[in-house]
Amino acid sequence: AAILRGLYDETLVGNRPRVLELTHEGLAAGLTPETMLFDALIPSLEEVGARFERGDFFVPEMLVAGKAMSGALDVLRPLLAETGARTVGTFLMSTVKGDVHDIGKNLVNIMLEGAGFHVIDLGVQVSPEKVVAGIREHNPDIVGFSAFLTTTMPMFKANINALQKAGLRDQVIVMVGGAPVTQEYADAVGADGYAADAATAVRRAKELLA
Ligand code: B1M
Repeated sequence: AAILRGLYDETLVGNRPRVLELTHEGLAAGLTPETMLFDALIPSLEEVGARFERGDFFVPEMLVAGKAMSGALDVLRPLLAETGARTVGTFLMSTVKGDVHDIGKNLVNIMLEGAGFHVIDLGVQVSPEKVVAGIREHNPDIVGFSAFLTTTMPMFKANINALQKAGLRDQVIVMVGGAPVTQEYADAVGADGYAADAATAVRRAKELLA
């Protein structure tokens, strides 16, 4: 419990070296990666967001907290992805143009990999043109878009329009997600699937492929 509390507190203040240390200490003490993620790291970033909304935190605080979380995620990634399951499908993932948030996307990727998906990550601020090129190159089963700002969510529609224009829309399943996204919004832009979190994203991706 002290380690989880420490992970929460040190992520909140963006102490990346200490978060890294505590992540290793947690593993050594037998804590699962899932426990550290869902009971400490993610709640801490939620609190960071809440403080930002209240005006108690500013962008620099958000940035260092994000970096602390990413450091922990790097350590946990191989453990979460360790399943040896055969490839169930190829997933092309990106954060939409104009949006730099990537922690949530990376977490979805890790869980997808853990479930046996082959994940190709195009990164952040990805233009519709790059997505179209990515589909042509990798021939994915599912194309996933993350958006974390109300101002970048409209890029889902722009991407789907670009796929239609390129004649690719019928070849791929489109999934969308990210903090401000809802099922209603996903339906409105014509996506095939939506999920609120990484675990649900994996379940939904498997359902859509079945
Ligand atoms: Co920003 N930011 N940020 N930020 N940031 C949010 C998203 C915000 C909600 C904070 C707040 O006000 N409460 C707010 C958006 C408000 C809105 O539009 N509704 C916000 C803002 C306003 C901004 C800026 C505009 C601030 C500014 O400059 N004034 C700016 C925008 C920059 C840009 O993109 N152009 C900005 C910048 C940043 C940092 C760079 C400082 C940093 C990003 C670091 C990084 O990602 N490398 C940052 C951070 C850290 C946050 C918060 C605090 C944490 C995000 C996070 O990693 N959460 C965030 C507040 C919050 O979320 N509570 C916030 C943890 C992560 C595991 O959850 O990202 O929701 P999440 O991902 C989930 C689900 O969404 C889902 O699964 C994931 C895992 O469970 N999911 C999918 C994600 N993608 C999916 C795809 C799927 C399915 C599910 O299918 C394909």
